[in-house]
Order: sequence, then C-alpha cells, then structure tokens
Amino acid sequence: MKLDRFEVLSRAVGSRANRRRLVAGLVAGSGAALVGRATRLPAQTEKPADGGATPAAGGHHPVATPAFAGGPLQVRRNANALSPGERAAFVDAVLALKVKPSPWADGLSVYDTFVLWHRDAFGCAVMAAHMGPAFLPWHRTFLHLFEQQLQVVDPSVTVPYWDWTVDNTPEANIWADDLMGGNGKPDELNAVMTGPFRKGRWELTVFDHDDARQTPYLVRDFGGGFMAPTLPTAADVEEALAIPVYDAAPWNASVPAPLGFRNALEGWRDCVRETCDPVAGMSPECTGSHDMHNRVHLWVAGEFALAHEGGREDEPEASPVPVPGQDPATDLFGTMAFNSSPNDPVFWLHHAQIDRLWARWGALHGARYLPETGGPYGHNLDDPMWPFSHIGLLVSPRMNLSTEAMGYVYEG
Ligand SMILES: [Cu+2]
Repeated sequence: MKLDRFEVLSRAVGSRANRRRLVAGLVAGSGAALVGRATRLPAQTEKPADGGATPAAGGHHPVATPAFAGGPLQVRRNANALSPGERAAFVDAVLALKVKPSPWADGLSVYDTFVLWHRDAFGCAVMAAHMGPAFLPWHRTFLHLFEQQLQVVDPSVTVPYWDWTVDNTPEANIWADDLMGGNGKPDELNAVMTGPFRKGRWELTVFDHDDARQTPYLVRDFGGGFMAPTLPTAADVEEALAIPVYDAAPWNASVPAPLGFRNALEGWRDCVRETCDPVAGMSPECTGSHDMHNRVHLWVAGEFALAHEGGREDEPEASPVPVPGQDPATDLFGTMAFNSSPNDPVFWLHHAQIDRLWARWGALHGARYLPETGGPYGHNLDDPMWPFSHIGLLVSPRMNLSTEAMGYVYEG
C-alpha cells in the first residue's frame, strides 16, 4: 500500500513536464520559503572562505560559512527553554501539518509525506539518508524542510532540540502532556495514551513495507529491551566531537567509530556488511551495540526486536508484550525503531539535537565534509540527495555545511 503511494509520487513528479513547473507549483502552494532559500544556497557556499573555515589536513574539504543574507537567523532552542505558549505553538503546527494535504504526494498529509520520504530513503537502490556520509546533511535538509512547513502554519515556530544527555529519564519535561506526551502504557500494548499525540488523536498512516502489524498509534517503551536501556551520556558526546575526521572509507555502517565523526554519531558498531531485503530495504549486519543516534531511537522505541539482527531468539522472554497471533521474537517494535520513525514527533527533537551536535563539531573542526568523490551515490560532496532532487530541490551535502547559511542557529 505504501509502496504504491511512493510510486504514485514518483510518477506524479516524473510526469510533470519539467522541474520549473514543479517548483512553480510549490511556490504557489506552501513551499515558497523553502524553495527561495534552497536555491540561494549554492552560490553562498561556494564563496571563498575568509577565515570562517580552516583548511584541514588529511584531505578535508574546507567550506566557507558566510552569513545568511535572506533575513534574520532563526533560533532553534532547547525544548526545556520553551514557554508553555511556545510549546503549544510547536504542537499546534505539527498537528496542522498532520491534516494539511501534501503538495507532493496525492492522498497524504504534509506530515505523512515526510514519514514516507524517511522510510523510502532506506530502499536498496536509494540508501540516501543512513549508513553513509550523507546521514548528517540529509537529515539537516529534512529538518529544514519540515521546519519551513511548520512556519507556513506559524512563522514563530522552530524545531526544538532534545538534549538527551541531560533530559535522560522518563520524567524529563519533554514527555509532559503539553509537548511529546509520555511513555507507552504497558497494559495498552505500550500505546502512548497521554499528550497531544496520544492514541485516538494521532493516527499513523505510513508504515514500513515489511510491517504486517501496521499499528496505527504511537508505541513507546523507554529503555525497554536490552539494546538501549540508557541514553548516550555527555561523555559519549564529547568523545565523538573530538574526532577530527568527518568520515572514512568505505563510507558506510562499517566505519569504526574512532575513524569518523559521522558514524561515531550515527551509531553503528561492529558492522560487517549491508544486505538488501527487497521489501524491508537496506540494513547492516552488526554485532556491536547501538550507540548515539541509533541508541536514542531504540531507547524511545523500546527495542523488542530488530529484524536486521535476526529477532530475539537469544532472549525471547525479554519481549514484554505478547500479542495473540504475533511472534514476539520478530514482530514487536516501538515506533521510533522503524524506518518510518518520523511517525513519532520526538523524531524531530532528537534529530535537532543530532544536527546541533554536527554544528558543534563544525565549530570545532571546520565545516568539512568527506568524500568529495568515490562514496556511494548521493553521499559525495556535490551529489544531489533523494528525495529532494525528486521534488525540484537539487540539494547536495555541500549545501548543508553551514546552518547560518541555511538561516538558523542553535541556542545553547
Ligand atoms: Cu533518519
């Protein structure tokens, strides 16, 4: 069903006469700010550096970081710093996108189009967004587009970040009823029953291609299972930030964490190869822990089972919620463990934190990116990134190396 939707989207994009008509359509609709900014970025980032970036040893690519000329910088703030009114404005804008028709995909809301893009970025032939150098620039563009859509609803809203090194318990205030809502309720199959995105109010419509269950509500089990009982620490973050090299060959999930900041932050450990499941998409074979970015996804989700690691035959009794007719070793996942994880709005707060950490790394080591060439398609410095290239936005990793050039900064 979801595959059909994507094919409809691809056909719709491909059948329009040219990209200019599609872009014109976006400008006429809800994407004006988005297109205006994105099309200005290439010229800005190609200006010669004037002291902003330090030329690096070891083949790094220095990139200028000029000030954004398109207006005042937007500020993304710690979710903890938002006033009750600001929290409500963010939630209301998210809820509005959930019902607003998508300009890009027939029959989907704006919000669910983002879920679909994130899920299908795992396709074997695409692999645009994870397990490679473009992990950080892809998600930067993804959040920027989402934020601009929020701002069409309410220009005062930016995406807040969740500093999970500090707010690292189920009692943290991001889980309050006026923001993300709380943990799943054990006697309701771990459904989220509180807050604005509770069961009955927030309905999931885009599911992973191999998800037979298609649970239509958020599922969370903070720290459940055995793979992510705790969140990454401040020391973990400092260790990653100290790595001076952005990424390393072979530019995938198997890069040992000390050799590159990208996978240190993305969080794949001891992975040997990536395999293609034509339905589920690409996934690596790993024996190590899930750290950092991956670990946060799994901590929120509760890790009942991960298909790419062969289920839970080793500890089948650890699956906390047996469901009639389902195999607990392979079928139970919290929402944030899926490829369609943006279904849980905490996705945006988590990825704003990841993006903030990348910006901090850039401030320490220069706005550098690797590889220039030789990596998987979509992951080299000047490659177009899918799906943005399919909706008339030719954005590359190079265009994502400075948040200031994209018009925003992080507070704190
Ligand atoms: Cu992602």
